[in-house]
Amino acid sequence: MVEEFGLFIGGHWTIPEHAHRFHTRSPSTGEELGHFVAATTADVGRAVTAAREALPAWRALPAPRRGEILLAAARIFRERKEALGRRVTQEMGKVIAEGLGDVQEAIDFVEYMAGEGRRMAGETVPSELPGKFCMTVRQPKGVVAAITPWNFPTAIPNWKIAAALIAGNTVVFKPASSTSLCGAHVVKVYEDAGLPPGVLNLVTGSGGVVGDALLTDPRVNAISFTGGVETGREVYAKGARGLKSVHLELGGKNPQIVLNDAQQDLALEGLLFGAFGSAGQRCTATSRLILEKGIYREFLEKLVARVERLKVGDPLDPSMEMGPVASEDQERKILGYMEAARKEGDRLLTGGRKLTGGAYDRGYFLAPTVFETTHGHRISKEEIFGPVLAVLRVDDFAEAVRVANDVDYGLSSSIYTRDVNVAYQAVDRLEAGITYVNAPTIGAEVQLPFGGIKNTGNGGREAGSVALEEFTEIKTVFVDYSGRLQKAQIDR
Ligand code: UN1
Repeated sequence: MVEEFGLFIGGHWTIPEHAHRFHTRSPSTGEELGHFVAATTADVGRAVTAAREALPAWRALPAPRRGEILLAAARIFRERKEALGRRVTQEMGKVIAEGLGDVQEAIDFVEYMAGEGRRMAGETVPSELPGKFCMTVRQPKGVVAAITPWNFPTAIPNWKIAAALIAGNTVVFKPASSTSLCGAHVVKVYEDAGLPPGVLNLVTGSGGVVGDALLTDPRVNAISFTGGVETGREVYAKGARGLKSVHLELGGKNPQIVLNDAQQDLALEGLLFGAFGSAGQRCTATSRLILEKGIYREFLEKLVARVERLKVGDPLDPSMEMGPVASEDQERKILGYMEAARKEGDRLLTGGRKLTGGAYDRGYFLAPTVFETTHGHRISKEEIFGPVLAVLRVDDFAEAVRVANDVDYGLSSSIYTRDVNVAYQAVDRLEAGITYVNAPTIGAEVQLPFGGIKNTGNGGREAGSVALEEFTEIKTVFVDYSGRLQKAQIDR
């Protein structure tokens, strides 16, 4: 069944006259899934107008009331979890357990943010003068543009939308074009939850047109973007011109370190999930295995045997462990990295090719791949965003940390060891926004901050209560109840 969606502007689904259309397809079967409008600059302008107009009433609504609407949305996400999870799997290709997980992460986050409506804390601090009260309160930034990727087509839009909404902002949402169906269904949930018209608007289409129009519209106050580092730089530069608040969540090159004393089977299961979950298409995916020399051969042998048994196929089939990669572009890019690895002399241990024959021929299926590489080679440094694991051999913990840190990214990291001292030293030294001990690089929970350092972003964090930093302005308030003019710094 092919679904059709227009733009959602000011509370109405609209298909502008003479609209250009595009569609999304399943990366596992090639079947068409949805038809959408390629919004023009003028359409985006109308969406921003709607968001502007809805702002005064929405920001005036007490935050706990806004929270009630978010809770209603969370309930609907829960009711539709099965159907939405299937759509994630159909449109993006991750296996069904992970498609459902994507929706669960949205539910968790929307519920969590609804609670924030009864907190949204500022601070009170003493004044240097008598009869004077000092405090801070949080106020919305205004109109927020949420520009989101295809790899978590339900969770990541909600990380941005729910946080922006609870803080009293209104939103124009642009999903990745290849997962527009998931994006449209997210918006429908909020519509059905009773969100007032104009508070959340949907503009589908390309980054070049729709993204650009959002970045250059002076009425957009804040941008929250998740995607690749090169696009991130452009988003930052364009936002800077308008002095907008820009939050960026970009790539990763996440290491899993396994030391000689690690519980090997645990480390192996974690690695398989971290490296090949979502076919490696997570910002948090494990793309480097850093192995201490004492267990190097033994661990690699087990790893290769296990990777060769991974079941790759129809992501809707619950017995499959990996589905296709998300698009032809993705496939080309990942095969390009395999080629680069071969050229640099990296040793292929397993995989390294497109899967063909039977149902594989209808989609973008790649074999889970492991290369032994040398630190400095391309696959040891660049984000691949696919099911390709680069293995690096190190002499000891100190070298493991040096190698782990010697990349341009710093999102997630993981270490497997039974030595608690070494584990904490890793927490101190690994240059990353997230460190896991005895757990894989993926699996962040919504009540904790999510984000990274270096080229992974520009300092902000999503999720957790600190997510509100990206979506609120701090107002400082002085109330002088002394009844006379008091002069700070002068009256002493
Ligand atoms: C991402 O890949 O952009 O920790 C987000 C995880 C998920 C979120 C990943 N909860 O892997």
